[in-house]
Amino acid sequence: MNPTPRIALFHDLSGYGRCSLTVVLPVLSSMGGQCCPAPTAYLSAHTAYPASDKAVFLDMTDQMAGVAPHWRELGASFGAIYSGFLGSERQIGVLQDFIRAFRQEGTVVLIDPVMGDYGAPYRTYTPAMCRRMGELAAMADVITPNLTEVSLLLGEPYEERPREDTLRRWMDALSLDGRRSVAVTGVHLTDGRVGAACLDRATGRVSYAMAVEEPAHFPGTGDLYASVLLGSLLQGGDLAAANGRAVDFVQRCARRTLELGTPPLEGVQFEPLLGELTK
Ligand code: PXL
Repeated sequence: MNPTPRIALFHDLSGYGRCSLTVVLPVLSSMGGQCCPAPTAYLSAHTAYPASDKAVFLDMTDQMAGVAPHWRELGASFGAIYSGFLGSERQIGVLQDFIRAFRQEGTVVLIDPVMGDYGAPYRTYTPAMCRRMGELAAMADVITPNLTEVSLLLGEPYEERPREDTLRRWMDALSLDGRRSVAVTGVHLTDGRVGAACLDRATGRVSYAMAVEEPAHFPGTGDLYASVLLGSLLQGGDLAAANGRAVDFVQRCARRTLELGTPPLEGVQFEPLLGELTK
């Protein structure tokens, strides 16, 4: 048995401001995965920083398309395939081909349908990309949308605080008749607490993990959440347990960041707490 699951990672590399690969790699390595990144883009900083004519955005679609043939030649196989922020519409087709080629019995395909936040798409995401993201997400075993992404995937109006019955209806629709598991982030059921709802396709059960809501918003927490969730699933946890661990870890990183007083745009200080994930 290979105790180290190999994970193919399709995310951008943002140089400044913690998100995507600068979060995903340390978290999944700490949780015992062998990380194999195929960067979708290089950005000098994540897109939550104000737009600037000095910002670097290198679309790596051509390089990404060249990865699969080489990995095939090397005989690579993967216990998980995990994607996040994509740099172009064409990357979605590249990724779909990759999943068709490399998915095996037991491979966990986690698609984080990263498209936007606060009810609006990120500025690099076109309507065509958002449509195609739905087609990519249809191939997943697990998806981890926030509420903005739920509305983009389902074509439903954005709601900041949907009620439990609305969430249940959305998760049922997103599960594609129970074929995929769904974890929705940024959920509030009561004031002062925030967390994630999940529908486990293995049991059909919905569960919630809630934690104290910290009074700040941090970019990259969706990446942190989905990475801890995937790491926990690969360690053998079920979806409800993985959801609980991910929500708890994000909350504690947010708390620590507020104590340390660094700018929210830099993301959460997960580094001091990373050791907890190795246990
Ligand atoms: O965390 C999502 C994300 C990933 N990558 C880039 C981003 C964002 C969110 O703003 O800008 C480049």
